Amino acid sequence: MLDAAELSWQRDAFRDDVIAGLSRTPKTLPSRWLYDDRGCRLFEEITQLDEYYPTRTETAILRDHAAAMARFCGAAPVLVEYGAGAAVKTTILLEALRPRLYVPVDIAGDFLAQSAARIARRFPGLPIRPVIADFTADFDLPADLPASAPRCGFFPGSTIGNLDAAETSAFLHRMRAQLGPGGTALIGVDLRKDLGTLLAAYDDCKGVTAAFDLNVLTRINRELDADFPPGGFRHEARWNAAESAVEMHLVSREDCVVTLQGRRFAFRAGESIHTESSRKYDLDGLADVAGPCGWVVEQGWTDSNRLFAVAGLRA
Ligand code: AVJ
Repeated sequence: MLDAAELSWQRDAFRDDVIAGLSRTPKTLPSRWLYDDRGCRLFEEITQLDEYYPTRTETAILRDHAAAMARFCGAAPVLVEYGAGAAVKTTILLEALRPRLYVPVDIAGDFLAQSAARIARRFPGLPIRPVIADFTADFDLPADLPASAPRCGFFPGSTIGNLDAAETSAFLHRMRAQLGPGGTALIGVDLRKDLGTLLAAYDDCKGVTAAFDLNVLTRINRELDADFPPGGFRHEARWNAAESAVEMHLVSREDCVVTLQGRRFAFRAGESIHTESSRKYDLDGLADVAGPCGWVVEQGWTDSNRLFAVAGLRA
């Protein structure tokens, strides 16, 4: 459970982000607020959709190449996972890597504890050191990790695609500092591909992604006492070529004014709130970003359709 202090801190951060984002032109919201309880359940549902290929494709790549990844990372490494809870993927990697220590890092303390407990049941004898931290901000690993073991970072799910350019560089720099010389990293990246496939993955025919996106307005109405009209907005997936990213937008159907905590926000018909960017890479592009941060992209394990890749980086 979240304690009262964490809840009120979250509420304030949510309010500040929503007010700042809706005051901007164009309007925007940080994607992390999509993931309340209902948002997390809807995202789980997304990962099972026919159109949403990333989750099952990455899982298959891990299954097919786990042994090679283990050789790449070296014997008995310390495994640091950025973002905990990729249950199936983490299990596949732990089975192959046989790390001497597993360090899952996540900002959601209760969720982190649950997933660490699940991994502990599945791998009795594996030491686990959960770290509660926002991995998009500065944080330190525990000072007393085994010094001699090679360190391997695991960043699955194409979560790196949600970071903007500055956040991506900051993340790769920090991970390089944390994993040190001799460190390796396994990073899941969604690959650039035809727009039909990309856009369908973010606008499925059952409307689950639309419900996931629109849920943030329901959350704003509920938690911040706002009055977004039900049905007043529609979900749209757009390709931003300059950013090489699929963007999710909530588009206003009519001119309207929304009231939120005594403030009024006007929308013109067709105006949108940008709620998420999901950047698509190729391995050369990843190398260009990672190189200046101290990483060499040595490996790219992919599926036969080249939909997704797990990149192997070496410090
Ligand atoms: C979990 C953030 C990587 O960007 O593909 C899925 C989230 N958004 N459908 C992604 C998401 C809409 C997903 N990430």
